[in-house]
Amino acid sequence: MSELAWCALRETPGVCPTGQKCASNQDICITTDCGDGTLQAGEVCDDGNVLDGDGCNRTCMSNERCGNAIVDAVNGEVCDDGNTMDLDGCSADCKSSELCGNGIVDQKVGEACDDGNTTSGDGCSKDCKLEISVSGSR
Ligand SMILES: [Ca+2]
Ligand SMILES: [Ca+2]
Ligand SMILES: [Ca+2]
Ligand SMILES: [Ca+2]
Repeated sequence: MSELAWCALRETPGVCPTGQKCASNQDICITTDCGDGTLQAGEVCDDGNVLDGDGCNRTCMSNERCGNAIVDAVNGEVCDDGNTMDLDGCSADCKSSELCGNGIVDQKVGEACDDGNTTSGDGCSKDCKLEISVSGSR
């Protein structure tokens, strides 16, 4: 019987294997206290499930906000340095590492372009400055 079916029969006590219990808002057996809907020590949040993207991640260790020092990929974060400030290697929205070549134009660090590489001669230089093409002249 699948885990889902086990917990769907929640009115029957002990439907999960020994040492496990049903999540409070998801039909799944859980092996830890994360997902039981109660905030225990060590949990940042517990919304009764072990799903990401709903404001409490699957491990109950993140409220999925930028600035909480946890990279919440489900929200598009590529970094999270524990603050929401620019210019420190992680942008204020946690969506850029503020590096040239990461494909994101980080204007705050002086990038005029970012074509996803650090090669010059392709219209965007290796330090992410626009390259003026002098077409037709040599
Ligand atoms: Ca819990
Ligand atoms: Ca959740
Ligand atoms: Ca975060
Ligand atoms: Ca960049």
